[in-house]
Amino acid sequence: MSTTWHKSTCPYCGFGCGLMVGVDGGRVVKVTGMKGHPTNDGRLCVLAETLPGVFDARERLTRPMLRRQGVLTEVTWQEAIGHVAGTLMAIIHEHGPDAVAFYGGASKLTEEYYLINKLMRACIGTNNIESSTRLCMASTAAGLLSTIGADAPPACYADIEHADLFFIAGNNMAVTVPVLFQRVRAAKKANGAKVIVADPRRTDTAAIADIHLQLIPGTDVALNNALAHVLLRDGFVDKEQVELYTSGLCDLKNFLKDYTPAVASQITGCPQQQIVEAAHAIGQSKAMLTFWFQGYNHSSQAVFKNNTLHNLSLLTGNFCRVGAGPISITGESNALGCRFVGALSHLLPGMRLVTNATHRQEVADFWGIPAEKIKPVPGRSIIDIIAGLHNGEIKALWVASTNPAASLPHTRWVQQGLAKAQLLVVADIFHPTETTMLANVILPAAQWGEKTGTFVSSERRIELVEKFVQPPGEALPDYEIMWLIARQMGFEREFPYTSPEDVFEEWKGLTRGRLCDTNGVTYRRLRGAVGPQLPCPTPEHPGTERLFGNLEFARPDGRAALLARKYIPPLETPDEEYPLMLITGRLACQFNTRTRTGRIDRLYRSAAGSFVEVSTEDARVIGVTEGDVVRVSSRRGSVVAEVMLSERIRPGTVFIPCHFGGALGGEQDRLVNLVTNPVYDIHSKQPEFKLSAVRIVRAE
Ligand SMILES: Nc1nc2c(c(=O)[nH]1)N[C@H]1C(S)=C(S)[C@@H](COP(=O)(O)OP(=O)(O)OC[C@H]3O[C@@H](n4cnc5c(=O)[nH]c(N)nc54)[C@H](O)[C@@H]3O)O[C@H]1N2
Ligand SMILES: Nc1nc2c(c(=O)[nH]1)N[C@H]1C(S)=C(S)[C@@H](COP(=O)(O)OP(=O)(O)OC[C@H]3O[C@@H](n4cnc5c(=O)[nH]c(N)nc54)[C@H](O)[C@@H]3O)O[C@H]1N2
Ligand code: SF4
Ligand SMILES: [Mo]
Repeated sequence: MSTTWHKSTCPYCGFGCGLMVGVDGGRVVKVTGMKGHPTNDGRLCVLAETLPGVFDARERLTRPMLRRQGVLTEVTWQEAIGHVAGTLMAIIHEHGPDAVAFYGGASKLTEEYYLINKLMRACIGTNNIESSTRLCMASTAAGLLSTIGADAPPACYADIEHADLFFIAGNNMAVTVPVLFQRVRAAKKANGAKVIVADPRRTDTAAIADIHLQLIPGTDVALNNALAHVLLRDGFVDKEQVELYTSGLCDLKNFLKDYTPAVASQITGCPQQQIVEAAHAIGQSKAMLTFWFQGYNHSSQAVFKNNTLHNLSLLTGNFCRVGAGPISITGESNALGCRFVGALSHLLPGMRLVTNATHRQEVADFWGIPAEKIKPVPGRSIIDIIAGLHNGEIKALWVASTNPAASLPHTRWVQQGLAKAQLLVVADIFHPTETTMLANVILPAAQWGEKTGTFVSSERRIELVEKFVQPPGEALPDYEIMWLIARQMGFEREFPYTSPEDVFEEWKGLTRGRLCDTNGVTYRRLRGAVGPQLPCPTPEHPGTERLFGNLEFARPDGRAALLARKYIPPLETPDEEYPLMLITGRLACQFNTRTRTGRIDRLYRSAAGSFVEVSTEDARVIGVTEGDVVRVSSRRGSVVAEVMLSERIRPGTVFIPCHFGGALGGEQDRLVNLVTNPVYDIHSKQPEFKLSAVRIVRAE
């Protein structure tokens, strides 16, 4: 047989590398980077390279299962769909629409989130739609919305080669977005661009930094405010120019008086001179690109971290120009598409808000329903859904493409909540996962490459990911599962689709005139080609590289807001009982809860077990050394890990990767979220995964 090659887009991180997938005899045999693709030009990282292994992995789900008398039993699709639809209808009838909720992953197709929006908001009448974007990008979204009036990332990857300064904050891109890191490193080499990294650990990313601000975790707002203070104090801000496109300069200036480098040095632990040096580098830069990620978003001050970072770009005119602006890489492959189509409980499709009456009317008119049908208040965030399972207000939860029993904070509380559901439906590609183990209904899903639909990458580029192999057994695409359940619930008229393309064509109508305008795009245009950047309103339109080039922003006054944001310490700080600050994060060879990467031998072996990174100084005080098995405990629970001694982490801080859990290998006590704190940023409702006070003792 001979290999056929199919163009696709990476299903892991949201950078959106173009891939070529080789299929032979119905099997995926090789994945390479697509040459000429503007995102990666042939490059790819180890996650994409090992994708064939996901198709051959053990424990793929091939048949639906129902839990009967406590035992999971294989059933037909008809039985499974009948059971799910019937139970949902009964619960809605008895307890009302807000007793049910949907929670999906941000690698789901835009088409899938469109369908679930229609089912939940228009047909059932609840806004309880959530996605793992709540754990990932909710603060980026809220940060952009408050600063520029729209959750629309303004810059693009082509800026990388034009920048002369990269400010990389709370983002270990060398590990988490390696192809982006290669581009940044190459730009530094070719153009002499400078790199500033803010991270409590000397990561592989920080290794190329000209200035590494190794701050105390959680203190970024104080740092950013001090940088802005120095910019204003030392004459790096052209005030007249800045006042033309921003509001709030005067208030900000007054507010920042107290944030001297000396004060910030006390709070952040960074030397004063280094803060001044970093501010001067920003002031002197002609084109600064900022990247930030979970070191910002996994924090109770996440949105303020975002706002104060944007202040730096606005003050120095580094916005919406070639080589300059904020770029937030999205975590999962379709995180931005999910935000555009309304995959959070406060959103409506087409970058609209539940709380906005005009938006509700527009969407209701489009769907042909009375505007009152769409509730004017946001649904529950995922943490509040779990709380609702605990207090009985939520009876049914439908989970697809995400693994909340491992990825949400304070796992024991989450698992106890999930176990209380009258109906827990989980659609996944594997069983067991931490979440499928708790389900009453398990639905076998087709994965990336076994179904067709669209992704939107972090620079607003829309791409078609097409089916190139058959799903195993009876597995079905999530979109098909959705329309089958919807029809069974009685919504045949609303769900007449026979293909994802039907769904896409309908969804486009809700993007007209919006910053995510997709009306110039068809599957045909996308097929085999590189997709355009949104907005792309007409078939002739080439797509939009950068937004707000005229410095007209989406806020009511047309200006971007310079926001005075006070530093507030993390909700939990070290004390006598729990003297260390735990941060969590990622490794190069594992992805999130590891259901896919943990099943690929090469990746499994390269990072087989969990560890806790401890500074040599702290290790001496605690009395532990390399390889010791310890118990890391917080007020919520504890995990077991092996000590990894390190000179790269700030003393007082320890790090545990977020990938390891119970479903693979039965090591439930390795799951770091047993320890993390379920508190969240009140503005974005994003959990503070990174900052928990812990103590370490040698395990018995
Ligand atoms: N290999 C791999 N790649 C991935 C993923 C994966 O699981 N594996 N997951 C994808 C997803 S969903 C996401 S969201 C991204 C996440 O990508 P990143 O955000 O880059 O990854 P993390 O390791 O979670 O956190 C980044 C850094 O934040 C630092 N940090 C912690 N607390 C603070 C703080 O208070 N301030 C600052 N400034 N820094 C802090 C940590 O030390 C860490 O180095 O990666 C994506 N790419
Ligand atoms: N402590 C700590 N916790 C964290 C983080 C952290 O840094 N620290 N990071 C947070 C972040 S940023 C994120 S994004 C979340 C990620 O958390 P999750 O979304 O829970 O993580 P994944 O492992 O990506 O889960 C994806 C699930 O979907 C399944 N799947 C894959 N493809 C398909 C498909 O096509 N259809 C269906 N139905 N299922 C599919 C996979 O097998 C897997 O079970 O974790 C969060 N949790
Ligand atoms: S950098 Fe991200 S998009 Fe590119 S190959 Fe790696 S995981 Fe995929
Ligand atoms: Mo994420």
